[in-house]
Amino acid sequence: MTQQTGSAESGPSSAATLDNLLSENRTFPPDEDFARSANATQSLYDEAAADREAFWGSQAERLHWDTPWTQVLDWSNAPFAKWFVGGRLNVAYNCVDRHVESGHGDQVAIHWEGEPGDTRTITYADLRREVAKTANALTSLGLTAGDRVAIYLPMIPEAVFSMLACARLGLTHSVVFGGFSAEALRTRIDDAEASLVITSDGQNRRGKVLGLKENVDTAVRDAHSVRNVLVVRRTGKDVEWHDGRDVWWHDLVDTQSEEHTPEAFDAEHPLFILYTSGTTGKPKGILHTSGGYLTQAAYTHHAVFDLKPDTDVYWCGADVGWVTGHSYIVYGPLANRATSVMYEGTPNTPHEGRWWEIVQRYRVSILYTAPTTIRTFMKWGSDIPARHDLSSLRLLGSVGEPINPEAWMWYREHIGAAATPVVDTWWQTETGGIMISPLPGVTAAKPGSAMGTLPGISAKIVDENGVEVGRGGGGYLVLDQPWPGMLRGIWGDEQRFRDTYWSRFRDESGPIYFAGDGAKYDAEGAIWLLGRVDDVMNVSGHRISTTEVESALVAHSSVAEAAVVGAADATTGQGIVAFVILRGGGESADEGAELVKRLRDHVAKEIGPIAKPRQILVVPELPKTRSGKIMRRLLRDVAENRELGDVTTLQDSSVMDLISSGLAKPA
Ligand code: 6R9
Repeated sequence: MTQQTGSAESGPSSAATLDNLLSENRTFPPDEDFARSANATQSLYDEAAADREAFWGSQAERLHWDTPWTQVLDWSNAPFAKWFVGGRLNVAYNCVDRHVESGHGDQVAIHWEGEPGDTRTITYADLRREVAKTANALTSLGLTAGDRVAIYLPMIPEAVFSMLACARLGLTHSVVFGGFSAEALRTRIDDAEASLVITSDGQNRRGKVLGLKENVDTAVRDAHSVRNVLVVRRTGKDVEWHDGRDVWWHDLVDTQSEEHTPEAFDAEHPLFILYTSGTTGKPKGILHTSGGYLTQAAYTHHAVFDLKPDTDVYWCGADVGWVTGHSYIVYGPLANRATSVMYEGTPNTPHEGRWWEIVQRYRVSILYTAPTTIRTFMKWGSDIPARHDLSSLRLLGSVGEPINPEAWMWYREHIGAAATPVVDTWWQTETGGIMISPLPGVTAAKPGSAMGTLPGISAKIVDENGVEVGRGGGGYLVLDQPWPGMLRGIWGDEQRFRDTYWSRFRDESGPIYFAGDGAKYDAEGAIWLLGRVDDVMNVSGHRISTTEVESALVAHSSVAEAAVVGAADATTGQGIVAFVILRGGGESADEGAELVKRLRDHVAKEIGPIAKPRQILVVPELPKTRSGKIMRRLLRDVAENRELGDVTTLQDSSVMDLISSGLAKPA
């Protein structure tokens, strides 16, 4: 499918000036040509509205079931759900073997590209062989269904082989970000009592080789559950070796048989645990199971990304250590027989056009990434993507945090040739798959809004008392009906599961899920996510979202990126403190008091004087987790002159030094 240019729908439907960023008035209706061949149709909404469970039952038909289920949903023991009761399936068979059996063995599953420029092309037949060998290797280490395996790998194909081999054997994987510290790894291994860790000798990052195995050595010293460490040779870096415990991947896996018969598991068999990051205290091990999770991953990937398996090339730029990598690099795309791109490295290695080079080389047609990455590209300048042929792109997606209208518009214009649909997808580790998003070809999109729930999903915005707010109103986002990809618990902590998600709100039929996000309906009923509830500031009794102020700042031509926190203030309760990165070139000459004044006035004009930041600090970088979320907690520490809290989940812990030293400069 080609891109639509010059159609009546391709421009903003009303003047581009904004009165208020969260009553954004630009609307992009579905493009007619796109709609004609879109996977999603209005009938999806109608079917789901008529009978939600029957709708999910028909979505589950996307999968191969060895034993059909007898009941779609058992919610009698809420909040513990059972989906597709009695059904049995093998998740890896669904993601790999069945595509080979249906004659698509030669189709590329993964175009993998390493940071140094090495590449690997993996067809579905190759993937079947690699997963079978890996499964045989794990069996030879004595692992049996139900055991936990920690996967601590960079973005290399072995990460996918390992996850699928676990799924094939009914082992529960716990993928831990390659950027996490030895300590973070140890707590996760301990909590899940993993008996195997899969890692590599090192990882490529920004042109350097960083250690990985040494973190495992440190972590495993005190983690008594671990019997073996399986090590992929990726970088050739020297590693310490523990005979009897450590095993090289190439010794063990490469010598295994390529045949392996998958066994069917119950729909509720645990598939993976994924720990949520970025908060203090013990991480939460979010538990997902098999049939419902895979149904939602496959359905949402089909409907939201409009995947056409025979022609599309799909690229999700996340890391497999994040839930987005689980659902939209591994399980959803593979269940749908996608041809995907997988990239090991950072976007500016060896130069800032690396992503666009990859899009051009593989003719990527669907791209899914995070607002923070988009804003980074904005900062580097639109001339960089402009140098590449991006005409293959026909759909763009965003995930991870609220996308400010400026970034949304830039993404569509400079990456999507001012023509592609942009889908802003809201969901969480806990939800397993996308929950709120426009459906391309069906739903109109507004820059910055995730619009509405997907067919089959039910959400509401409620006030403190659990009463739904009206149009124009704001409050807490809740999910008032169970969904197939929902978390089934927090590993080993039933009480925390109930307390965190299910105890705050209930309706006549029982507990409802509290997402922890603030949101509001606009005048037309579209949903705008406002960030975590703890990111909502209270200034002189006015509730102001950090996102709202960030959006206003980023809309100013001098600002590339902004992070806003509420800092304790004796007079106003909280005062707004903004950290801004200026755009390269341009206005840097008047950096300083004059610019800060203009930015404060700009925010006052965009939102109102109440939202005027008390302080604006110009900084060179912002602290982010590996999944690209700004760690406002650390910025609050800076804003309130406190010693920094835990920095172990930061992607790059040196940024806090940069920020602190930058603050010495007048801003
Ligand atoms: C998939 C993922 C979940 C939290 C979530 C919310 C924020 C994610 C968003 C979004 C606004 C979007 N979030 N997508 N906020 N618009 N499109 O990110 O999972 O890492 O668990 O984070 O991320 O605050 O509650 P996870």
